[in-house]
Amino acid sequence: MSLDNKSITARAHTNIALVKYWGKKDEKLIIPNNSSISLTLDEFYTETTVKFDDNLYEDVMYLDNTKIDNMQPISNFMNIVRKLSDTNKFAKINSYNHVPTSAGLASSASGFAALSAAASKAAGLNLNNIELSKLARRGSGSATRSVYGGFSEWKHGTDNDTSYAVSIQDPVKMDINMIAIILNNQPKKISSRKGMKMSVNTSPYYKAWEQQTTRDLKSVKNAIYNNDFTTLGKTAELNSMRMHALTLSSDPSYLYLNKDSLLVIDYVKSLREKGIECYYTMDAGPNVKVICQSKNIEKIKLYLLQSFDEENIKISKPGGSIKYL
Ligand code: 2P0
Repeated sequence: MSLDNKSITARAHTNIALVKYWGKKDEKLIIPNNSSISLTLDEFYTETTVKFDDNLYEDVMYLDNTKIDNMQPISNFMNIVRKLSDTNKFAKINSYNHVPTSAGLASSASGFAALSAAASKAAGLNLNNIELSKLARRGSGSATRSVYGGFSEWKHGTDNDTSYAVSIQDPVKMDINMIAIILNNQPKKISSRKGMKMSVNTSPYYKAWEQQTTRDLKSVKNAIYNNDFTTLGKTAELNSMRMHALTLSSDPSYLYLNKDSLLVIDYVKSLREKGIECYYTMDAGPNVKVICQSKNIEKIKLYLLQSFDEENIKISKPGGSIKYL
């Protein structure tokens, strides 16, 4: 295909799973064992510009103005884009992360979603949302859901053509916010990829996780349709702890939470005892996200300020879908 080497910029927001993805049945194609549901957030996003260039002999990428040394994951991904668009050109990629990188706030979700949109369009493709979702999935599982705003569901499927995300609701009708408490913005020791593989291979509870997640998925989806904040929050909190139970029950056992994560969990429980409804969820890192309604944001924030700095408390509303800038 002949390209006119246009520079294309796309923005994608990160998402936080309410029903988590944890484990693959196909590692190469990134086909998950279970379906998952997430909320896209407005506060955290990635903006990525892609331009194919006849003079390049390999892909080049800058993340926050720093050149990426290990280009293998990105080049593998760009090879998929080249194959889809029938081009053999390489690209210059510039990406800016408005997400603490690799700290359990899913920068890979917004990163690969933005790259999918920018790279596919720069390569002359005009993909629809499902095709974009499938492409994003090849970079990172959670990116599959970041194509959409609001609530989305990644349907696990069985192969490359059937594993993609769909929108459940955008714009979101429920009054829902997430307060992210940034406890650590250092890259994690055990990547999600490695962690989930260990859980699949060694946790004796993995089968139970798959069965329970099917139930959690139904419960959260009904809660979204019924505007039932309480059921959504309770189920998301339980589902998150069930995921972390898989890390604890792996061989060797490992843990993403730290003592500050446990402190936030205690805070959330005390807030609930005082009648302030809120729930917690955590991903593959120590940061905790508190799920709450607008009327309680300031009360929860005041409570958290007893132990955490204001700059580490980020309040987010539901975010939008991928946009070209
Ligand atoms: C999720 N996480 O559903 C789950 C919950 C973290 C905990 O998806 O191997 O970076 O690239 O598909 O998507 C983080 O894992 O892993 C993740 P890969 P990914 O959001």
